[in-house]
Amino acid sequence: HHRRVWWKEATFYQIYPASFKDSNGDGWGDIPGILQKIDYIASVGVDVVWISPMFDSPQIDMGYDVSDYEAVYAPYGRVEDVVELVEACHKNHMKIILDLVVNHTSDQHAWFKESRSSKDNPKRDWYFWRPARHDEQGNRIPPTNYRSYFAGGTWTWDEHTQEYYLHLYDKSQPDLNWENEDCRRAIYNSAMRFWLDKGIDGFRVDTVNKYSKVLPFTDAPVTDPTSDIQPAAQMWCNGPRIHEFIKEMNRDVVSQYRTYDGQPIVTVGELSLCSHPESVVPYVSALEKELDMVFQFDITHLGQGPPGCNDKYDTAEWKLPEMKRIVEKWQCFIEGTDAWTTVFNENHDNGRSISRFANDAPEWREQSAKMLALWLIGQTGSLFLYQGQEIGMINAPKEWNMQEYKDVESQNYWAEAVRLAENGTDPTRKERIAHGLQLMARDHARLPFQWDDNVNGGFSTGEPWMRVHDAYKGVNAASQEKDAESVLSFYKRVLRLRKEHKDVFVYGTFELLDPENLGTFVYTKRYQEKTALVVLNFTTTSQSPPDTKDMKLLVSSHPKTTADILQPLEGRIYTNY
Ligand code: TEU
Repeated sequence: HHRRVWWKEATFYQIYPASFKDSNGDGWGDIPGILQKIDYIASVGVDVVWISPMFDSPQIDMGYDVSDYEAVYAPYGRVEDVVELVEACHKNHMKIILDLVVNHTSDQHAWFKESRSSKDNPKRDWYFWRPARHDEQGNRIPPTNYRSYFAGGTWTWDEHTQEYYLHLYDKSQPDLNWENEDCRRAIYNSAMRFWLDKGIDGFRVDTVNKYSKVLPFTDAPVTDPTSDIQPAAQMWCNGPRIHEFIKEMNRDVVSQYRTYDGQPIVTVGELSLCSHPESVVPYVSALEKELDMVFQFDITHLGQGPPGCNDKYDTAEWKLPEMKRIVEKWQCFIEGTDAWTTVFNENHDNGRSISRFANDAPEWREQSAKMLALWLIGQTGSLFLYQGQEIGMINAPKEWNMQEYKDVESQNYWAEAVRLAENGTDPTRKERIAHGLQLMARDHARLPFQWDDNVNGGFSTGEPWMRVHDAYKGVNAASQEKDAESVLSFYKRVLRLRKEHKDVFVYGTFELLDPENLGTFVYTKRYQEKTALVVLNFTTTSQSPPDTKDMKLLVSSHPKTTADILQPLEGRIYTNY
């Protein structure tokens, strides 16, 4: 059995500061805005608030390009506002974690400015600088053929010192060189201790398995002969020194701190290209002293090509059995180990779950939201919700023009699609990528939160940095707070149920039933004598439910349930106790 720890039972709530609540009418959400909504957040039943990057940044990648770890992006507020937020969370019996973005900095960070200034600058080696190669015609070409996550290559030429620097993401996000010990010490002091000393309770650790690159850099195998850049994630994910680095971070920093109420602090890492349980366990086994848990992205990759590959937004069909096998895998991999896992289906990097996994048509939106809520709350692991999920927010309307998409990744993929379509390399690419972005762009999660039916959904009195969803009059927190049947009320209720039945839901063992059924997702959770049965209809037609005799209905997403018919998009949970 798994040892009980506070963060295993916690419900985490991710806040994207730009899009949560604007307090001063400049069109950007801000920290004082979060403070205004602290009662709302607590009322949902949240235990831990996770704030996406609010550090100073030129915002090329929405704050995942940090120019100063020890300062706050001015439109979001000041360091003192964050300190006030930390205190407000604690006063409301919630903990608070920040994003730790230390695979790279912004090119506007003082460290990079120094590094770039000369080849013998003491910080030169804090980033990856490499000389050019030359092709047969003598043209300058980058040190390797790697494709970056945001389209384009991973190497950018710097005129000043006549070398290339490495960036796995945008060219404004140079990768830090973790091989350099001074660099690691600076990261620990500036990005970690500075905020831990201000009382935060942990970190969500961005791109946690990319700090150790495979060195020396060599070309990735050619998998796309039409292109001179190739997917190459294996050259930087789970590299040779990664466990050593994470252990050091834990030993020297994380383990030296406690939460405001004297518990161990929490870390949740973002893991990519790690789909074998045996390779995930070392990151999250308690004995290894690295991370408490990680996000594993098989679910959000359903229907898309691998990230860092030019077909990420080429949609692929997927069927329910595939999803069930993924859930089974990440529910079961911790059994018999001292490791832990996470449960989530949304974050700021993905389309909304209703639009991706259920049905976002107006007549099905609420049912979809509630069914997916039950899908989540029955699962073992720490639960992560993303802002707006609790009111059933959905993707931007398909009619929106590509200009409404602000994300650097969306814009780069779109520009690439236009280019490859127009030069004849891939004539149908524009249509395909437009479709993929309508479903899966990171922008969908970044639309302003819909608070009420006032102008801009109550998000801002000014011009919002990103367009507000047209549906805000019908889908907003204020109206749902007054409605006992709303998605919000349902979430509050089932989050309480998850706590009351935590033996089975949070800590129980998972078993998938009827794996090949294309319409229903049915699983049991067991803890000693207690059993719960979770029954979910993922289709918009009626389905036949499994045998539930000798079990009691604990909750259904529909007001009226009948034993012999599972209604469209209905979810139910039964217990034997
Ligand atoms: O994402 C890193 C990551 O692993 C990518 O796969 C991510 O899913 C992205 O959508 C690429 O397609 C983190 C952040 O969550 C993301 O917002 C940042 O853009 C990225 O790091 C760079 O800091």
